[in-house]
Order: sequence, then C-alpha cells, then structure tokens
Amino acid sequence: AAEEGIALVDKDEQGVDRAFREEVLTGLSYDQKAVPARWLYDDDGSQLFEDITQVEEYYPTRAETEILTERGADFANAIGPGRAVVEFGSGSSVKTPLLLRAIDPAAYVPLDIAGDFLRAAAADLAQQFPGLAVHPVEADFTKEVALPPETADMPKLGFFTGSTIGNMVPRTGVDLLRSMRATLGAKSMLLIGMDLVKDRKVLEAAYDDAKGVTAAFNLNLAHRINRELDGTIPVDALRHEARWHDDYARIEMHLVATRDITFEVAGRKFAMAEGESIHTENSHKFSRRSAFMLLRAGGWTPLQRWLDRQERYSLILCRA
Ligand code: AVI
Repeated sequence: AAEEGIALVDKDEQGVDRAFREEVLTGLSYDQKAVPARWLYDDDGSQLFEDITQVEEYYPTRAETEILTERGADFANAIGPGRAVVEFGSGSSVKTPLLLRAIDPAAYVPLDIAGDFLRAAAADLAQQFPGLAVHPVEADFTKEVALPPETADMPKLGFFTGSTIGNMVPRTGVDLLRSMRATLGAKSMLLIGMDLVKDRKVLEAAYDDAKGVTAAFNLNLAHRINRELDGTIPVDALRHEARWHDDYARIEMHLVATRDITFEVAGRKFAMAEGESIHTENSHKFSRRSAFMLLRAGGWTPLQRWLDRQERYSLILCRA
C-alpha cells in the first residue's frame, strides 16, 4: 500500500520553497535571464507536462512506451527479479507498470518534487499492484536521497525515464548521475531514457506543438512565480519559443518579451526589453557515443541499449 510519504522540501514560514525563490531571483538578474527547468513542475506544470506527452508532435513518450512494451522479456533477462525500483521524477508514473510487470520487483519507490501529484500517482499504482510495497518520497532528487529503511537490504534499479537527463547541462547531468549512484548503492543498476539527435524541424515541432500545450507549460512558470513569489510579471507580454542550438545539441525553451516590461518578484524589481527572453529549459539530444560518455562520466557502465522502431529514442541499461 502507498504510504503518506516523507516531505523533504525546504519551505519558509509562509510555505515558500526557499530554493525556488533563490534560484528565480538569481536567474532573473543574469544578462540572459534563466530559471532552472525543474521549477516548471509544480502541480499545474506536472499536469501540463502530462498533456504534452499526448500531443501529436511530442514523440519521446510514445517511443519510450513502445520500447518498454515490446522489450519486457529483455529487461527481465538483463535485470532479474527482487530489486527495489527507484523512479526519479516519477510524475504520474504511467510507464512504470510496464517495467514493474516485466521485472517483478520487491518494492517501488517513486521520488518526485510535486508532492500531491506524487501521492495520488503512488496510491493509484499501489492499487494496480496489491502485493507490491510502494514507498513514495517527496524529494528533490538532484541531491542524494535517503531511501525508505524498508528497502535497505534490496538491490536497487534506478529508473529515469523521458530523457529528463537531457534537461541538464552536461556538468549538472554528471552530478545528478553521481548522486543517483550514491542514492542507489554499489550493486545497483540504472535504466535511463535518452532522446536522440534528429532533424531540427521534428525537434522544434515537438517543443512547439500546434495546440499550444507546450506554450502553456512554459508560461505556467511565469504564473507560478507570480503566485508563489509575489510576482507581477505581465504574462500576456511573454510568448513561448523553442529553438534548436546546434553547437550544444539541444532544444532551448524561452519566454520572450513581446514589449518592454517591468515587474517585481519577491520585492525585487526587474525589466525586460522587447525581444529579451527568460531561458526556461534545455533539452539535450544524444548520439550513442555522447550518451555513453555522459553515463560513464557519471559513474555508470552502459550494458545494453534499445531503440524504438523509428530509431528516434533510446533506453540504456547501466550498472554501477
Ligand atoms: C521532462 N523533459 C524530458 C521534457 C523534455 O522533453 O525535455 C520536458 C518538456 N519540455 C517541453 N516539452 C517537454
């Protein structure tokens, strides 16, 4: 059964996430304004991201689901039963049942920063797998996380889907992989999704869908800043933009000012000239070599790699 979960997010007396305030204020004071992408995921943002995974142009979720659906026997062989599956940034955990059914784990530990969303999803999953111990942990998984004591003696399998590693610059990605290794322990494995470099038109469309769901996801960050940090950002003066940056092999999301604006956040004043932007997300894309190099730098040895039929996306199994 799902537990209440352990709250590990640091909030002040007003319930404001301290790290959110610090990182927004710092990021808005840069020449190129930037807010780390993890702040896109409050409860509304997490729901909007789930909506993105359903839009026509956004292929990564479908490609990854296809691999998880069709390669169950491979995973069972390569991973074996009895592990505690630790899912980093579990969200609504829609892909999780595919893996759990394939490998027969001893426990499931979803980690996510969006607490309400996490607990609802964990309860749902516990219902689908009545015999499985489910221990949700509300945590910022960019740092080492203390796992529930019930899982102490079980070998772990980290599960990090969706190519979320691509949302980090390589240096941060390496730090995260190393934290994961510290969280999971010496005998652990990691199954990680990594999206592949491809035609830039396909990539730009995936991050700027015709229905405007990705735009709403990006703009939600400005709404969140206004809601949680006493912000006065005129959201109607911002537009969503997705740009491919070839040297960095990444899609960048920006909120671009459509006119000169001034606003306040947490009592501090900011200004943006027309055309200036807040950089809100990077989504790096990988080749086989660049993926393996990043994983090795993070302390993981790649063992096996699977692609979807159209070869747009990869799932890679590593050992610590
Ligand atoms: C969660 N992450 C891997 C998504 C991505 O593809 O970079 C977030 C996203 N941003 C816009 N669309 C999807």
